Amino acid sequence: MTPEGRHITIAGAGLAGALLATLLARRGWRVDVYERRGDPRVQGYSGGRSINLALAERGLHALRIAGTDAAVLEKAVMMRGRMVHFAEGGQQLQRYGRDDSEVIWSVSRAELNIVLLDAAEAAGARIHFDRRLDQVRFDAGIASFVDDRNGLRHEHPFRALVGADGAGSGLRAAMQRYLDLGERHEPLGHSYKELEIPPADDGGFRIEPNALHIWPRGGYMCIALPNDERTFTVTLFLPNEGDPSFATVRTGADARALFARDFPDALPLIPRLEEDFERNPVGQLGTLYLERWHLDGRAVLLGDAAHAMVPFHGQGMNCAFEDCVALAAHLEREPDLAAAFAAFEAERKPNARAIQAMALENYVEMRDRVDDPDFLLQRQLERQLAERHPGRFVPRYTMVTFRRLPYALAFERGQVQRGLLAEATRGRDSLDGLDWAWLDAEVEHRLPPLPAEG
Ligand code: FAD
Ligand code: 8R5
Repeated sequence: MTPEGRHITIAGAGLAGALLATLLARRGWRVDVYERRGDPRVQGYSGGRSINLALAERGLHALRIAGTDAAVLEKAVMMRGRMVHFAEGGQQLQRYGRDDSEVIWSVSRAELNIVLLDAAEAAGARIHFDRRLDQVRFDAGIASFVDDRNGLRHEHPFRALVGADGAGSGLRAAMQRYLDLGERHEPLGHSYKELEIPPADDGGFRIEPNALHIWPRGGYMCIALPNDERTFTVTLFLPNEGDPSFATVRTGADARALFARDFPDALPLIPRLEEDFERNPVGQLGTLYLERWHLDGRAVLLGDAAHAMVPFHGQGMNCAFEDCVALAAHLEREPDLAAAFAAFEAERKPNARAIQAMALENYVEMRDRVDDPDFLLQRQLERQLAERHPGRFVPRYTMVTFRRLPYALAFERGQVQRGLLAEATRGRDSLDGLDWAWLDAEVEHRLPPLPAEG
């Protein structure tokens, strides 16, 4: 491809759009990014609330490639494990990994986005704010953007469009008019509400900072992630119907009554519970499946625009970042855009499907199983098998969170491992008298050594 051919237009300067712009601009591409909202570095991040995300190895690796890992980790809070708050009172830290080399990081979405926007511009990408992608004439190669502040329309020619414009993607809607993408949306039937734990009177954290807190309650739960300004963002997940649900818990007073009954240790930590509950919107959750992610060589989708998922594995951003690295590599390798987009889709679609499925499963684990004795016994056996067979038996959470092997492989091996754990612990309440020789042989038989990661 000629140098003039290496031009790409990205819709969305959120997490994936800003990272992809950095990766491509650094490799000499001419990159234009159009973002619906204003520049968060000028007018503050819209929303205003401090929202944090869990960054894991896949996302961190992508940031390393973009040279932005150090700037992001500087303001991140380490989370070593789940702090489970039991219904009966009391709490327990369940470590995610072997030691502090296997941890996840709580990062502020606003700060992360700003680091990535700065990196994209430093690499030479041009970012155009207040430009919402609205319509696309694919035949003419013209994209039309609206400035929502004044309703004015701006048209720009493009060679190829990348949709990094999130779950409500405007590019996806525009592509759908030219080609049936086979879109299917599955609502979860549960939604969420964000609340805040402010700093303690002495300015420190009110609860253990280096953990992801979980209050599992069977059909629903609360979680809390630390922010570096010593607050926690609490997220209450409830079904949409039934009791309790967002149909029955409607006012601040209802929320207080729910917390008094089910989350009594959390209640005194959230002084503005009523205000938070009534002011913040209910967030919707669901999974988006597409049969096709690209329109020949003219447009391709990635991140939430291609495969929005439920949040329970904390992998939406991590997966979106992995998409960016993969797309940049395919574009570098393959000069024909249609072939590059097709190869990208072929590589990533099965992996997106796998993490979407694992994210759905992790909701049940988080809300219902982390305080269950059968589950804890299986976890104990899992740890021992992982120690006995380090190259073969790797807990699924570890494969997803601390390794970079394909999600689809993690999913497949996870199913084999889960079968083995269930078989070995069936009818038991301890590991005493387990037939280790049989187990070791089964591991070697069912789980070939994992491939090394590049
Ligand atoms: P986004 O980050 O949503 O970016 C899309 C961008 O496109 C936005 O800037 C938007 O303004 C812009 N845009 C939208 N429409 C248009 C348009 N028509 N034209 C131009 N621009 C447009 N993931 C994790 O890995 N770990 C977590 O702990 C985690 N926690 C989360 C917590 C919350 C509250 C939420 C909502 C999500 C969380 N996620 C988490 C998921 C993660 O945020 C997403 O998967 C990730 O942001 C996807 O990146 P993206 O770039 O595809 O989309
Ligand atoms: N996203 C997360 C995990 C897994 C934790 C574990 C779970 C909030 C809307 Cl629900 C959730 C995880 O298995 O112990 N890691 O990171 C992030 C999560 O929720 C985020 C904060 C969220 C969308 C609201």
